[in-house]
Amino acid sequence: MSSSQQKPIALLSVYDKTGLLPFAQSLTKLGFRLLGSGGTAKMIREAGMEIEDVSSITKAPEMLGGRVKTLHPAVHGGILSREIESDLADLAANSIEPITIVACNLYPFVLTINAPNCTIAGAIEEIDIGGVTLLRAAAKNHGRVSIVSAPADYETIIAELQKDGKVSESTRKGLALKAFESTAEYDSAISDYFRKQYATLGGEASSSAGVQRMQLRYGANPHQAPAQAFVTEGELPIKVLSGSPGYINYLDALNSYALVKELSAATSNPILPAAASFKHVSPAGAALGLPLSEIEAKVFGVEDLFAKDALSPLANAYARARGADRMSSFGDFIGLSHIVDVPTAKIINREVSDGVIAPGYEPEALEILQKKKGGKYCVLQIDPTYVPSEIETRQVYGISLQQRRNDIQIDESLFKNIVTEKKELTTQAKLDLLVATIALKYTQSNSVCYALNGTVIGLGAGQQSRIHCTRLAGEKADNWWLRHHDRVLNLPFKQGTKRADKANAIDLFVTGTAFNSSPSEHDQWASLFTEVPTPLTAEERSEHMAKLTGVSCGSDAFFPFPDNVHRLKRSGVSFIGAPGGSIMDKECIKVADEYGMVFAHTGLRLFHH
Ligand code: 93A
Repeated sequence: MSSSQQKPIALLSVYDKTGLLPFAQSLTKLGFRLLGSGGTAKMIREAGMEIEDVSSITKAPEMLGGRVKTLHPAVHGGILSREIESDLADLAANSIEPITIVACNLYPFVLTINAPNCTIAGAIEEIDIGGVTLLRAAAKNHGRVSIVSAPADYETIIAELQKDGKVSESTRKGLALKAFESTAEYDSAISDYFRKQYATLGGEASSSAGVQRMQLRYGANPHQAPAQAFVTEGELPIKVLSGSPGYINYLDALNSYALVKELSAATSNPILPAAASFKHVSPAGAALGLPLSEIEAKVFGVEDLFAKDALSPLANAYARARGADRMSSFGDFIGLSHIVDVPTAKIINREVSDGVIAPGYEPEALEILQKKKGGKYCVLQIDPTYVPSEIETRQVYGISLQQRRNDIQIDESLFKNIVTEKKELTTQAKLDLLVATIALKYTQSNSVCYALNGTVIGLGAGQQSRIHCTRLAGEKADNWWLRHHDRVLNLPFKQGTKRADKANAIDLFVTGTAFNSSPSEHDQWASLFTEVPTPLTAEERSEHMAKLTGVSCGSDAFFPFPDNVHRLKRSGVSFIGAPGGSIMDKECIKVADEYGMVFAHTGLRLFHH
């Protein structure tokens, strides 16, 4: 063996040649034998330093116009060999020498595709194969090899070599991680590019199965283009049967379907269908398909269908979800747990709504929905067997955040740890606590939810303060309950008043806003009636509110102060399911005891963002 062959080998193959010359110079001084791919070797040689071409060990020239430069067993055997007998024997048998340092950075794929007039052929040429292989092989063998994937690291390596004669294990590990990350990022840029070029385009009513990506008109706002929905593997589990879903439609559709699928699955004997009405990625309503009473049918705005016996369990679920807070659910995106039947489609058809997602549609129901909004109504079908991956990732301000999906199972056993004197949860309360808790799991935090008769009746979402949530949800529950008042049920609306106008006028009435508004606003409100209603008196309100009992309430985190429990009482709450864990737990429980409530500590926080 000549003396040059006993030197440690550094293989240099870099597209970005920043800092290359001083690095090569230092390595030479430290006694390294340098090997380089075409352009890298040329630059170093022209600077007057000694470097061999990779071909001197591969005994094969660079070929295919540079497509094959370093892809050779002499290179990768040298990089991947461990200091074990069998590997060393293999190296000796094939006259391969171990490589100690690899410096490599890749062809500028992203820069190329971002350039104007970039063609697919041009992009293809910038897909680095050999460099990725160098990075991955050297990173894999970081037990022995240092992989330098960024010029910024040259100085650190040289400093360590000068000081200790070797690169430390912790530095090698750090370098390996960096290299793995750089190949992962590179690969995802390539797949993203080709997804845009080649993946079947969806998003149109005509699209059918087999779609991996859907082009969206824009993101959260019209100026946020481009936008897309895609899966990195397989096909989207969603088919567009009508309309053209947007970015926020997707957020609502996916969250609402997750909610209803889980809510329905949490029921048994009988299994009940579930519906959710979403707005801005929180439920405006969610409910199980329990039968409606005549009064409920009126409150939820489906008395005509009720009278004709034209409601199904799924229709009941949607009537409840849509009708509980008609102001918030205006223009909703609907999630349904079961195949959509005609009664449900008929309710949807007469409401102002953006779209619906369900596992399927009866043909006649689909026909109704496909005609809504002149064919623009968004109808999505989701594969009910689809299971999202365990880990979910998103980006905020350029930083990727990852977490395990919130796949915790919620069932009745969650409400076993009852901390109040009163211990018994009724069957109804268990169901209502399930509804409230599962709704919270898909509501932007902080959130507090009141439920009754399998229906969310008040939901406070996205408040920074817990008591504000509790109050907001409570006010909604109160308004919902006031809508059951005889005087509201019999408001003398002029014939032909539109559903949305009625809902608005009722809201102005029960909140008292109609009587605190400007003369013109009041007159407009009053013009909807044959006879102008007088406000509900304080006595009428309190007498009616006193009749609201048996309400269940869930909270996505503990109540920090007993003021929350006091507020719950005013909206008829008898059952609470919340995590516990506050230093004020005792005080909260004490207040619950004062009111004779049943309070279950769930130990489960359910923040959702
Ligand atoms: O075309 S390649 O995928 N084939 C190879 O075998 C190969 N080996 C290294 N590209 C290859 N490289 C890349 O060449 C490196 O990743 C680096 O970006 C570039 C350095 O080429 P040169 O030394 O000729 O400037």
